[in-house]
Amino acid sequence: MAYENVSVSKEEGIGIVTVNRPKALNALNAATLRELSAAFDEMAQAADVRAVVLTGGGDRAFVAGADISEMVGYAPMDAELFAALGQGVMFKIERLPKPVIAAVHGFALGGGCELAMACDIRIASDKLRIGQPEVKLGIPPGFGGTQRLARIVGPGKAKEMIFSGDMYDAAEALRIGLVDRVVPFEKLMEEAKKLARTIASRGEVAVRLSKDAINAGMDVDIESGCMLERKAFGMCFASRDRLEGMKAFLEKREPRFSGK
Ligand code: CO8
Repeated sequence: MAYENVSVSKEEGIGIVTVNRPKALNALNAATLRELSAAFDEMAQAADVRAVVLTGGGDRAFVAGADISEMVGYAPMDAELFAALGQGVMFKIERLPKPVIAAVHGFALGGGCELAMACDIRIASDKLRIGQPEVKLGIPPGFGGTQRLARIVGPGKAKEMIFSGDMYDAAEALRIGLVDRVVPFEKLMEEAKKLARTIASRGEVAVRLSKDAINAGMDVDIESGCMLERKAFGMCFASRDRLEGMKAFLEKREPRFSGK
């Protein structure tokens, strides 16, 4: 697919997806959401991509939210369909059979915060301004923010953030666990790619099954979650990689994983 608002590249076993509408602070209109969906399909299918970094183009924003100029004219059914499109993209990223690291910088607001939360790991720049400002526009979050934010930071903090619509800085986002690491802006992509390369060098099947078990476990009781873990653990013993990983350890050498 030819992209206009998204760019996709690959290097050393990792994929990089960039939302590229810097003039609109990378706001997500319907066309951009459809391109993001296609870009992640491409990432899922690319055999040479084992981890993905998602970021925003330019130096001002990761994503400043859903595109307000597009939403302003929506009728209720348009709005519901737009929310469904956005939620679908978030689920696609969350369920991608490869880890996705968000390299978050500048404004990550509304749909931008929601996009970051759909990723597995969030590395932020020290200049981050993150929040869910939808209530300032008279709307609630619509791309999964009411659900994922509460799961990540707890219901009290999620309610504070969503009800106030306030923006938070990198230090506060780190303190509440909304981002996992903070680095200077100049080092953001380097750090995100470094982590992606580390993950790409590990047993691919084991990483994928771990992602599935963690994600599925978030929505079930611990007994059921541990049952999913046991099944994933057992299944992994059918992979060549687990034999290679264990043999390499015993032979005191680096493993050569095949992803099989
Ligand atoms: N949508 C459309 N355009 C935007 C957006 C946006 N979300 N954010 C910024 N822009 C545009 C501005 O209009 C401006 O364009 P232009 O130069 O043509 O006037 C350009 O980007 C630069 O922005 P500013 O001039 O405003 O830059 P400032 O530095 O003054 O301010 C801010 C930066 C604080 C980020 C400010 O732009 C802002 O408040 N943006 C809106 C943030 C926001 O409210 N985001 C949430 C949107 S709602 C949402 O995400 C809901 C998701 C679910 C929807 C599903 C329901 C249907």
